[in-house]
Amino acid sequence: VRREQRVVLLGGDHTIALPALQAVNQVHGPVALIHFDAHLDTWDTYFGAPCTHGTPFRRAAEQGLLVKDRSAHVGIRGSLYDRADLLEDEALGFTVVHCRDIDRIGIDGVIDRILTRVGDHPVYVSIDIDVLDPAFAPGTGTPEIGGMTSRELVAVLRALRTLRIVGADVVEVAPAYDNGEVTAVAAANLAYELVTLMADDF
Ligand SMILES: [Mn+2]
Repeated sequence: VRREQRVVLLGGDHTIALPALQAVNQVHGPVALIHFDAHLDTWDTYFGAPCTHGTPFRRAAEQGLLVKDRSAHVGIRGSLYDRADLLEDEALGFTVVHCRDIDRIGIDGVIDRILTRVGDHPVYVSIDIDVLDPAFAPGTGTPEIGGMTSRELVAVLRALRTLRIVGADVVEVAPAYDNGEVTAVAAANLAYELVTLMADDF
Protein backbone atom coordinates (compact mmCIF):
# COMPACT_ATOMS: atom_id res chain seq x y z
CA VAL A 1 0.00 0.00 0.00
CA ARG A 2 1.35 3.41 -0.95
CA ARG A 3 0.78 5.67 2.01
CA GLU A 4 0.79 8.77 -0.16
CA GLN A 5 -2.28 7.56 -2.05
CA ARG A 6 -4.75 9.33 0.18
CA VAL A 7 -7.34 11.94 -0.60
CA VAL A 8 -9.16 14.93 0.88
CA LEU A 9 -12.23 16.12 -1.04
CA LEU A 10 -14.14 19.38 -0.74
CA GLY A 11 -17.83 19.72 -1.58
CA GLY A 12 -20.48 20.22 -2.49
CA ASP A 13 -23.00 17.42 -2.44
CA HIS A 14 -22.37 14.62 0.09
CA THR A 15 -22.93 12.11 -2.71
CA ILE A 16 -19.22 12.42 -3.55
CA ALA A 17 -18.36 10.40 -0.45
CA LEU A 18 -19.47 7.23 -2.24
CA PRO A 19 -17.05 7.36 -5.20
CA ALA A 20 -14.40 8.59 -2.77
CA LEU A 21 -14.89 5.49 -0.62
CA GLN A 22 -14.77 3.30 -3.73
CA ALA A 23 -11.45 4.85 -4.74
CA VAL A 24 -9.99 4.62 -1.24
CA ASN A 25 -11.02 0.95 -1.08
CA GLN A 26 -9.08 0.20 -4.27
CA VAL A 27 -5.87 1.26 -2.51
CA HIS A 28 -6.47 0.58 1.18
CA GLY A 29 -9.33 -1.95 1.30
CA PRO A 30 -12.44 -1.56 3.48
CA VAL A 31 -12.33 1.30 5.98
CA ALA A 32 -13.92 2.39 9.23
CA LEU A 33 -16.03 5.48 8.59
CA ILE A 34 -16.19 8.36 11.05
CA HIS A 35 -19.10 10.41 9.78
CA PHE A 36 -19.78 13.85 11.28
CA ASP A 37 -23.24 14.98 10.24
CA ALA A 38 -26.60 16.14 11.58
CA HIS A 39 -28.18 13.37 9.48
CA LEU A 40 -27.57 9.64 9.12
CA ASP A 41 -27.28 9.64 5.30
CA THR A 42 -28.13 5.93 5.28
CA TRP A 43 -31.59 6.15 3.79
CA ASP A 44 -32.39 3.65 1.06
CA THR A 45 -33.74 6.33 -1.23
CA TYR A 46 -34.15 10.08 -0.92
CA PHE A 47 -36.82 11.76 -3.04
CA GLY A 48 -37.09 8.39 -4.77
CA ALA A 49 -33.46 8.28 -5.95
CA PRO A 50 -30.87 5.70 -4.81
CA CYS A 51 -27.76 7.92 -5.14
CA THR A 52 -28.23 11.26 -3.38
CA HIS A 53 -26.72 13.18 -0.48
CA GLY A 54 -29.05 11.26 1.85
CA THR A 55 -27.95 7.75 0.84
CA PRO A 56 -24.15 7.46 0.27
CA PHE A 57 -23.38 5.42 3.37
CA ARG A 58 -26.10 2.83 2.82
CA ARG A 59 -24.70 2.28 -0.68
CA ALA A 60 -21.17 2.13 0.77
CA ALA A 61 -22.19 -0.48 3.35
CA GLU A 62 -24.01 -2.53 0.69
CA GLN A 63 -20.94 -2.44 -1.54
CA GLY A 64 -18.69 -3.75 1.23
CA LEU A 65 -16.62 -0.58 1.38
CA LEU A 66 -16.83 -0.35 5.20
CA VAL A 67 -15.40 -2.69 7.83
CA LYS A 68 -18.47 -4.22 9.46
CA ASP A 69 -19.46 -2.70 12.83
CA ARG A 70 -16.52 -0.27 12.93
CA SER A 71 -18.21 2.91 11.72
CA ALA A 72 -19.85 5.74 13.65
CA HIS A 73 -22.05 8.75 13.00
CA VAL A 74 -21.26 11.73 15.22
CA GLY A 75 -23.44 14.79 15.85
CA ILE A 76 -26.72 13.28 14.70
CA ARG A 77 -29.82 15.35 15.49
CA GLY A 78 -31.83 15.64 12.29
CA SER A 79 -35.40 14.58 11.94
CA LEU A 80 -36.18 10.94 11.16
CA TYR A 81 -38.80 9.70 8.73
CA ASP A 82 -39.44 6.47 10.60
CA ARG A 83 -38.25 4.47 13.61
CA ALA A 84 -36.84 2.05 11.04
CA ASP A 85 -34.29 4.70 10.05
CA LEU A 86 -32.36 4.02 13.27
CA LEU A 87 -32.88 0.25 13.23
CA GLU A 88 -31.77 -0.13 9.62
CA ASP A 89 -28.77 2.12 10.26
CA GLU A 90 -27.71 -0.13 13.12
CA ALA A 91 -28.19 -3.22 10.96
CA LEU A 92 -25.88 -1.68 8.35
CA GLY A 93 -23.15 -1.64 11.01
CA PHE A 94 -23.18 1.90 12.36
CA THR A 95 -23.24 3.24 15.88
CA VAL A 96 -24.60 6.72 16.60
CA VAL A 97 -23.12 9.41 18.83
CA HIS A 98 -26.08 11.74 19.03
CA CYS A 99 -25.39 15.43 19.33
CA ARG A 100 -27.09 15.52 22.74
CA ASP A 101 -24.69 12.78 23.96
CA ILE A 102 -21.98 15.46 23.90
CA ASP A 103 -23.64 17.24 26.83
CA ARG A 104 -23.90 13.97 28.76
CA ILE A 105 -20.52 12.31 28.10
CA GLY A 106 -18.43 15.34 27.12
CA ILE A 107 -15.89 15.66 24.34
CA ASP A 108 -13.56 13.11 25.95
CA GLY A 109 -16.43 10.64 26.07
CA VAL A 110 -17.14 11.21 22.38
CA ILE A 111 -13.47 10.66 21.56
CA ASP A 112 -13.40 7.44 23.59
CA ARG A 113 -16.42 6.08 21.75
CA ILE A 114 -14.90 6.87 18.35
CA LEU A 115 -11.46 5.41 19.12
CA THR A 116 -12.97 2.26 20.63
CA ARG A 117 -15.25 1.83 17.66
CA VAL A 118 -12.58 2.25 15.00
CA GLY A 119 -9.85 0.13 16.57
CA ASP A 120 -6.80 -0.18 14.32
CA HIS A 121 -8.62 -0.16 10.98
CA PRO A 122 -7.87 2.38 8.27
CA VAL A 123 -10.21 5.33 8.58
CA TYR A 124 -12.20 7.58 6.26
CA VAL A 125 -13.45 10.82 7.88
CA SER A 126 -16.47 12.47 6.29
CA ILE A 127 -17.50 15.89 7.61
CA ASP A 128 -20.88 17.23 6.56
CA ILE A 129 -20.61 20.90 7.50
CA ASP A 130 -24.16 20.74 8.89
CA VAL A 131 -22.77 18.84 11.89
CA LEU A 132 -21.88 22.33 13.11
CA ASP A 133 -24.58 24.52 14.55
CA PRO A 134 -25.94 27.03 12.00
CA ALA A 135 -24.30 29.72 14.15
CA PHE A 136 -20.94 28.34 13.00
CA ALA A 137 -21.93 27.15 9.52
CA PRO A 138 -25.11 28.72 8.15
CA GLY A 139 -24.16 28.10 4.51
CA THR A 140 -25.58 24.64 3.97
CA GLY A 141 -28.69 23.11 2.45
CA THR A 142 -30.20 21.33 5.46
CA PRO A 143 -29.29 23.30 8.60
CA GLU A 144 -30.31 21.87 11.99
CA ILE A 145 -30.22 23.81 15.24
CA GLY A 146 -28.49 22.48 18.37
CA GLY A 147 -25.29 21.43 16.60
CA MET A 148 -21.62 21.13 17.53
CA THR A 149 -19.47 24.18 17.99
CA SER A 150 -16.42 24.49 15.77
CA ARG A 151 -14.30 24.30 18.93
CA GLU A 152 -15.85 20.95 19.87
CA LEU A 153 -15.32 19.53 16.38
CA VAL A 154 -11.69 20.63 16.22
CA ALA A 155 -11.11 19.06 19.63
CA VAL A 156 -12.52 15.73 18.45
CA LEU A 157 -10.56 15.81 15.19
CA ARG A 158 -7.24 16.53 16.91
CA ALA A 159 -7.81 13.49 19.13
CA LEU A 160 -7.81 11.28 16.01
CA ARG A 161 -4.11 11.75 15.41
CA THR A 162 -3.30 8.17 16.41
CA LEU A 163 -5.55 6.79 13.65
CA ARG A 164 -4.49 5.85 10.12
CA ILE A 165 -6.66 8.23 8.10
CA VAL A 166 -6.62 7.24 4.42
CA GLY A 167 -9.30 9.57 3.10
CA ALA A 168 -11.51 12.46 4.14
CA ASP A 169 -13.97 15.02 2.91
CA VAL A 170 -15.65 18.27 3.97
CA VAL A 171 -18.97 18.60 2.19
CA GLU A 172 -22.38 20.27 1.92
CA VAL A 173 -20.90 23.77 1.95
CA ALA A 174 -23.31 25.94 -0.06
CA PRO A 175 -21.67 29.33 -0.70
CA ALA A 176 -24.95 30.81 -1.94
CA TYR A 177 -26.41 30.40 1.56
CA ASP A 178 -23.28 31.55 3.38
CA ASN A 179 -23.05 34.73 5.40
CA GLY A 180 -19.85 36.74 5.64
CA GLU A 181 -17.87 33.61 4.63
CA VAL A 182 -18.52 32.14 8.08
CA THR A 183 -19.10 28.66 6.66
CA ALA A 184 -16.22 28.90 4.22
CA VAL A 185 -13.81 29.76 7.04
CA ALA A 186 -15.06 26.81 9.11
CA ALA A 187 -14.81 24.38 6.19
CA ALA A 188 -11.36 25.55 5.13
CA ASN A 189 -10.01 25.18 8.64
CA LEU A 190 -11.56 21.73 9.05
CA ALA A 191 -9.91 20.64 5.80
CA TYR A 192 -6.63 22.00 7.13
CA GLU A 193 -7.09 19.99 10.34
CA LEU A 194 -7.69 16.82 8.27
CA VAL A 195 -4.61 17.34 6.12
CA THR A 196 -2.59 17.98 9.27
CA LEU A 197 -3.81 14.72 10.81
CA MET A 198 -2.87 12.82 7.66
CA ALA A 199 0.56 14.47 7.42
CA ASP A 200 1.20 13.59 11.07
CA ASP A 201 0.80 9.92 10.15
CA PHE A 202 3.86 9.85 7.85
MN1 LIG B 1 -24.68 14.57 4.89
